[in-house]
Amino acid sequence: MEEERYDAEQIQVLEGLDPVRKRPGMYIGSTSIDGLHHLVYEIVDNAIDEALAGYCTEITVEILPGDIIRVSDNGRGIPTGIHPTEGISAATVVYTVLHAGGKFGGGGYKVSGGLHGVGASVVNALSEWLEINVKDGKHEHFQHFDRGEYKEPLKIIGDTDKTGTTVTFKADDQIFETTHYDYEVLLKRMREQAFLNAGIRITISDTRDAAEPQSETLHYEGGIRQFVEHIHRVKGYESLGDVIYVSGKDGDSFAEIAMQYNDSYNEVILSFANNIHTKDGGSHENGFKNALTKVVNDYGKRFGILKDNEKLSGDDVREGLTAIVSVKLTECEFEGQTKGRLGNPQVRPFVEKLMQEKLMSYFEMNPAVARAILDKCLAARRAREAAKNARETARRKTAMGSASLPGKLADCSEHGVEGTEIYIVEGDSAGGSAKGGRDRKYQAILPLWGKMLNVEKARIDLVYGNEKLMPVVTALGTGIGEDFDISKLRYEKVIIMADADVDGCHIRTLLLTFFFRYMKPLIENGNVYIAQPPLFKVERDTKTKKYQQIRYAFSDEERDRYIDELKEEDGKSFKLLVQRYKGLGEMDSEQLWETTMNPETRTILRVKMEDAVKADEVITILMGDKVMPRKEYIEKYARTVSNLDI
Ligand code: 1YM
Repeated sequence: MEEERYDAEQIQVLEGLDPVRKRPGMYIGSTSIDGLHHLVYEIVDNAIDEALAGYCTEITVEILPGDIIRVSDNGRGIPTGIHPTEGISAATVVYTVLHAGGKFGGGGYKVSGGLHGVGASVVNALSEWLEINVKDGKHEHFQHFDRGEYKEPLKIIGDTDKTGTTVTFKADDQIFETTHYDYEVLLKRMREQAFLNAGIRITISDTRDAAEPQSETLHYEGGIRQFVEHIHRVKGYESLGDVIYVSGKDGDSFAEIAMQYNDSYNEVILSFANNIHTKDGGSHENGFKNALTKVVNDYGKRFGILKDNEKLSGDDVREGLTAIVSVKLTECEFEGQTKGRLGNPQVRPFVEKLMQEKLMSYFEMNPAVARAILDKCLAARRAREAAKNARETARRKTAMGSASLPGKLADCSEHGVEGTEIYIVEGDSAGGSAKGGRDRKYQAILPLWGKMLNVEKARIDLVYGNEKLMPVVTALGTGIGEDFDISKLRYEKVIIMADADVDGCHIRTLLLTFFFRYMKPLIENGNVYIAQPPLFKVERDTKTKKYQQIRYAFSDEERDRYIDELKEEDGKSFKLLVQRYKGLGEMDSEQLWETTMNPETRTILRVKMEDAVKADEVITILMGDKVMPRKEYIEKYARTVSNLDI
C-alpha cells in the first residue's frame, strides 16, 4: 500500500448536509460542549488516520482568538483530483457529502487504507465557516465554506514543495449551546491520542487569552506504557515493578496491553477500540481480565505459591492494578446504550490467548516480579475475607437490632422520609448551633467527631470499624457497599455542612469520597447536597429600627455590592459593620438558620455525578498522598461535581 494513492471512486456518495444541520445530535452526540469538542476530534482523527497510514508525523491543534480551531498535519494532503462521478475535487466531496458508515462514533481505523474522513462533512455542516488548505508537494489549494456550502471550487493559490492538510473552522453558534472550548478537555484527549498512537507528535495551543497563552507538545515513543506511568504520576501512586507490555496481531487486528501494579487498592482499567475509549469495556477488556486471572492462578499453583484449594478471584488480581488495553480493528461494533462497549466477539479469544501466552512467559522469565505480584494478590484476598467478616458482623448486629441510632444524632420528629433532611456537621460547636437553629420537625443534625478515615487508602473492613463514618452509615440507614439499599434511606436530603475554609473543604471532600465509593447510588439519585454558609455579614451600625439591615454575602463581590447598597438611605450615610465568618461556629443558632438552613432563604448545592469516572479521578487525586496534584485540582473540583440548586 506504500505507493497506493487515493482512488476517487472509493468514496461512496450518499447525501447532502441538510440532515446534519437538522439533527446534529445524531452525528455528534449532542450540541452541548461535548458535541462542540467532538468537532475537533473528528478533524484530528483524520490527521491521526493519516499518521497510522504512515504518512504523517506531526499534528498541531490551535485554539485561536474567537474560539476558532485550526488543525494541521504534515501528511500527503487530502486528494485534490476531480472526482469521476461528482465532477468536483475529492477534497470538496470529503467536506460536503455525507459518507457511508459516517455514523457517530463509528471509528475509522482502516488497516489497509481506503475510505476515511467520514466526519469531515459533519464538521463542515456545523461550522459557521470552514476553510481547507491542502499542500500536495506542488501546489497549495484552498476552499472556503459557509455552513457547509461553497460559492467557489477548490482553487490553487500558490506553489509549494511541502505536503499536508490544514483545516480552520468556527463552530456555528446557531447550532451549539456554547462555542467556547475547554482547553483542558482538548488537552486531555490529545494526550490520550498521543499515548495510544506511539510516536505521533501532537502540539496543542490556546492563544485566546493573549496575556496567558498555553501550549503543550505531546509525544510518547513509549505509547501506552507511558500512559500507565502517567496515570500513576498524576494520582500520586507508587509503582510496584516495571510496566508489563504485551502486543500482537491476528490478521488485520492488532492488540496491545500495558499494565503495572501500584500501592493503592484501586483498579484502573482503561480500554480502547480504534482509539475510542470503551468506558463499558467489552470483548477486549474481558479477554484481558480472564487471561490475567488465569495466568496468576496457574503460575501460583505451578510454583506452590497457592495451595491446591486456594484460588484468587478477578478482584484479588486486579487490586492496585492500572492497565491500558488498546485494540485496532478493521471494523468495530460498539454496543450498549451509550455505545461504550466493544462487541466484536472474536476479539475476546484473541486478546485472551495473546495475554495468556505472553504474560506467562514474562512471569517465567521474571520470577521475582511474579512472586511479588502473587504476594500482593494474596494480601488482597485476605483483606477481602476480613471485609466479608466485618460485613457479616455488621449485618448480624442490624438483624438483632443492636445497631441503634448514633447517640449524637438529633433526629427529626417527622417519621416519614418525604421532606426530611439530615445535616452532617463537622465539629461539636457548629453542631450545637445547628441543633438550636433547626426546624426539628423535619431537620436532623448529626455532628461528626473523631478521626476521619481516608477512604481512598482503606479497604471496606476499616470503614466498618471507623468511629467517624459508622454513625453516618447508621443514621442514613442504607448500609454500604454490596449491602447498600436506597429504599432504607431515612432522609430525603443528606446535607453536608462544613466551613468555607480549607479544613471545611477537606471534610466535605472526604465525605463525598466516602459516598462516592460506598454509597454511589446516593449521589446518582441526587440525595446529597452541600450547604453554603455565608462568608460575610454586612450590617448597618445604627440604633434606629427603621434603618436596621443585615445582609449575608457568599463572595467578595457580593459583600462589596451590599456595602454599596447599605451605606446610604434617605440621604443618611451609615457606618457599616462587616464581619467575616471564619467558621460555622461563629454564627449563633438564629443566624445559622437564617443563612444556611432555612429552605426559604438558603442556597444548597446538589452534588451530581454525570461522569463517575471523572469524579473518581478527581477524588483520587484529592485523597492521594501527593499534595501537588491535589492543590491543582481542588479549585476545579468544586465546580465540576456540584450544580447550583436553590
Ligand atoms: C487536518 C485534518 O484530514 N488529513 C488527511 C486527510 C486525508 C488524507 C491525508 C489522505 C487519505 C488518503 C489518501 C486515503 C483524507 N483523504 C480522504 C479521502 N487532516 C486531514 N490527510 N490521500 C490522502 O485514505 O487513501 C479523506 S480524509 F477520502 F479523500 F481519501
